[in-house]
Amino acid sequence: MAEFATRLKELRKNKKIRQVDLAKEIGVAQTTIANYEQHSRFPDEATLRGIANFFNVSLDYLLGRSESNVVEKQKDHLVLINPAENELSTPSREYLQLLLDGERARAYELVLDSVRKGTPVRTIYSEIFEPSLKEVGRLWETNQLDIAQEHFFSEATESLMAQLYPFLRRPLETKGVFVSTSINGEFHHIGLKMLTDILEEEGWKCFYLGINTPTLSLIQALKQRKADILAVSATMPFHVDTVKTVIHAIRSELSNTELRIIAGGQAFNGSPDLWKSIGADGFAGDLISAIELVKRFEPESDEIRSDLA
Ligand code: B12
Repeated sequence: MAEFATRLKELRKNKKIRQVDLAKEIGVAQTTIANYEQHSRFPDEATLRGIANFFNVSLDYLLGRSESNVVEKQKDHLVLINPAENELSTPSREYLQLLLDGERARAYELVLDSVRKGTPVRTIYSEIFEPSLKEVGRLWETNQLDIAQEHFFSEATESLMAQLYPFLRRPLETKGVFVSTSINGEFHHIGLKMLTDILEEEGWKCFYLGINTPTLSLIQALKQRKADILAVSATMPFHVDTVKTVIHAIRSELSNTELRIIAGGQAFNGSPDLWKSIGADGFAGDLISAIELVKRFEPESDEIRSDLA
């Protein structure tokens, strides 16, 4: 994040453009640019790309991951974090509005009522929670929400997820063991939690370790649980190097196992091949493709682990 702030300021000064003019060019407030340059805020993916395009540098250069400022040929693969920014579905908008109005009980009732009537939990996750969380991020980024409102929204959503747990539909057969963690230093973990819950429905025995698990304990847990898959999540681009270091440490300790390591989270969304360069076996950018990815790594059916059922 510090590297981004320095690069941004340097690029702006070199181009002899004022904060206010840059702000107009990329569609944010002047104070937002000032916050970026003082390391107190970090842009979302679309804004990052807008800045990189404006200065005609690569994303990696802007983030301090490369010394070359040549633009990558990756624009075709651009993954928008929230393509439907202002087009939330009705239930998602309603849920968002209720929580922004402080109507937590009504927001919960909206969701619980829908689940009781048969809406699958994964639909609630991908059609209500994920878009509304991303909209909250956008509103925060554009100074339309303050940090307390954002915290209230995400805390309330996380608590509601816990209430949805009993509604997950688990098959009888167990496909394998799935361990998941957000990388050290990363505070974002709702997305990975969603994925882990849904994989229970897909028949995986899941162990979600939350944030900040020391690498040695993580390795211990992988051995103890006889994990088939480890999922590592990172949202902030400056955590990608840590993911790489942890993957390398795990590989050298567990070289004689079939463990697959998959990566995901917004830190990987904008650079299609980043996951390969950190030594992961796979990557997925959203809930549905993550489920598909995990299916590819299922142990062969004749190897299905009877000790887990
Ligand atoms: C809630 C939130 C927080 C909460 C997190 C609470 C929690 N318990 O997780 C708190 C308040 C802690 C927080 C802190 C910060 N945040 Co924040 N936060 C958000 C917010 C609003 C929602 C995150 C979320 O849950 N999204 C919904 C989930 C479902 O989406 P997801 O994470 O992408 O997960 C999906 C996929 O990526 C995938 N996936 C995820 N993990 C994995 C792993 C594997 C293996 C696979 C296969 C798939 C996969 O599956 C999920 C389901 O589809 C986002 C806005 C946004 N656009 O997301 C900002 C956002 C991510 N935060 C942002 C920032 C800048 C910060 C801070 C730096 C702010 C600050 N100045 O302190 C800190 C970072 C601290 C840190 N060290 O990590 C920026 C990041 C910008 C960027 N370019 O990356 C965002 C985008 C806000 C913005 N600017 O619009 N934040």
